Amino acid sequence: MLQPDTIVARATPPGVGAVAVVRLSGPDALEILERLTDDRAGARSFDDRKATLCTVRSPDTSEAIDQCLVTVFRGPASYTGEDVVEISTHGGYLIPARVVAACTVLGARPAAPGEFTQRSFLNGKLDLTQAEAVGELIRAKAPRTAQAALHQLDRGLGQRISGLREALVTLQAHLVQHLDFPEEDEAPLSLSQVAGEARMLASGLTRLMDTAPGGELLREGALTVLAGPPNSGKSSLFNALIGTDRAIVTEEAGTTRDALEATVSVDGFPFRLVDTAGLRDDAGRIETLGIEVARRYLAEADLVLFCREGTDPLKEGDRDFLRGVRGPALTIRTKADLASSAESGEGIRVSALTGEGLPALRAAMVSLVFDGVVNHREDAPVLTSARQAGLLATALEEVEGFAAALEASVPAEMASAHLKAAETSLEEVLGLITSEEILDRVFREFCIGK
Ligand SMILES: Nc1nc2c(ncn2[C@@H]2O[C@H](COP(=O)(O)OP(=O)(O)OP(=O)(O)O)[C@@H](O)[C@H]2O)c(=O)[nH]1
Ligand SMILES: [Mg+2]
Repeated sequence: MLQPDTIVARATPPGVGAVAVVRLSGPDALEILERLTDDRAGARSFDDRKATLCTVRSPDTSEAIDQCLVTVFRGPASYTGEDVVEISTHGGYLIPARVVAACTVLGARPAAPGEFTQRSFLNGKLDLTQAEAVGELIRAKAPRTAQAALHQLDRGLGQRISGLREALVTLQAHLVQHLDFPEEDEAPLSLSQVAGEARMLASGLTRLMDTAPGGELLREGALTVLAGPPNSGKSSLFNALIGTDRAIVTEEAGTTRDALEATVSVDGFPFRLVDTAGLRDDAGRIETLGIEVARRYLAEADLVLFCREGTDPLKEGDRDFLRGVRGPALTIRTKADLASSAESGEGIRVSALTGEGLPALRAAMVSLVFDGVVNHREDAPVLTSARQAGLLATALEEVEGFAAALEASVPAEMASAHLKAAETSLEEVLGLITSEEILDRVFREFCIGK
């Protein structure tokens, strides 16, 4: 492998803030630090993992750029496994950019998205599921999403997959014994026992596969569409659920004409709320376009919040609508604070104005979408990426193919190819086998500086 170069990036997002962090990693990180600072003793005297206050200077003019707190993490005990330097500068637009520029003048290369984490993976600090977890943790918008990512970063998923891989290796060993002892009664396990073991392994893989839909919901948020007649209070409820006035609310029917989307945490779970144009037949041209958009969202929805004003009874058309939606739907009686809003009528009574009924609505949303899909035990591993789910599905298919082949009396040597293929898939999940292309796909979704 080529000797890696030294990379630099700001690790904090651009913008005004108290502090920004510029991160360097690679063989020249310490030397670059030495030349940036006026530390007379030389950078190599920086204590490991101890913040040191020093002035960072322009390598061209020696002009002071900032007073910074510098921390050195000598490899291999660092995030990337290489020598890492973190320079905490004052925040804002100018200073961090100047420090990064100074590092590039001294030979560092601007890092690609996720390149620090990629190096960490390549140096064996993280398996690929852990590297993915870093990205998920940063993107998480709801506590439960973050919790699943953190558990994965803690190798929860990696360990489970390693366990399945070990079972697969044992299974292969049992099969080899068979090939070595062709006499049926000399091998420790009969072929039908080996097939039984394969079925057990398949059910372990299935259990993990079953977490994929929940993982996807946690990652993407449950697509939740507010629908119902014009003026039924959809936008008001949208605003109440996200906690700010984003959607325009008026007493005029047909106010919302375009879909408006926001991701919110509802009792810790992520929901992608979409406010839509009220559905009606006699709408004007722009409103009709909005209604089209609403129908497209409805076709994809994981949950529909169907809003009906207080006393309005559900009409036959409403029932048709509700029967036609893909996922579960909750009927909501809006404007519960109005005197006209009777206790009667089906659905959850909610007032966007007073907040009445919102806790009950939130609880119902979570249980309708996540109950039975996400294990409420917080330490259970969950598949969180399409990459993982695809590879696990292949492994499962191969192990099942193996068991079926043995049961159909296919010669064991031939059947064993299935197990080899399953092993390859599990190794790819962990990143024990990778290609440039896989790594590019995983890491290009990261932010720069991570
Ligand atoms: N008293 C009371 N009024 C409400 C409540 N929710 C909405 N309204 C009023 O009902 C009217 C319509 O509210 P919107 O939230 O714009 O209704 P909408 O369903 O988004 O309407 P369109 O976008 O036109 O389809 C406004 O005048 C709101 O102030 C509520 O909980 N209580
Ligand atoms: Mg509206």
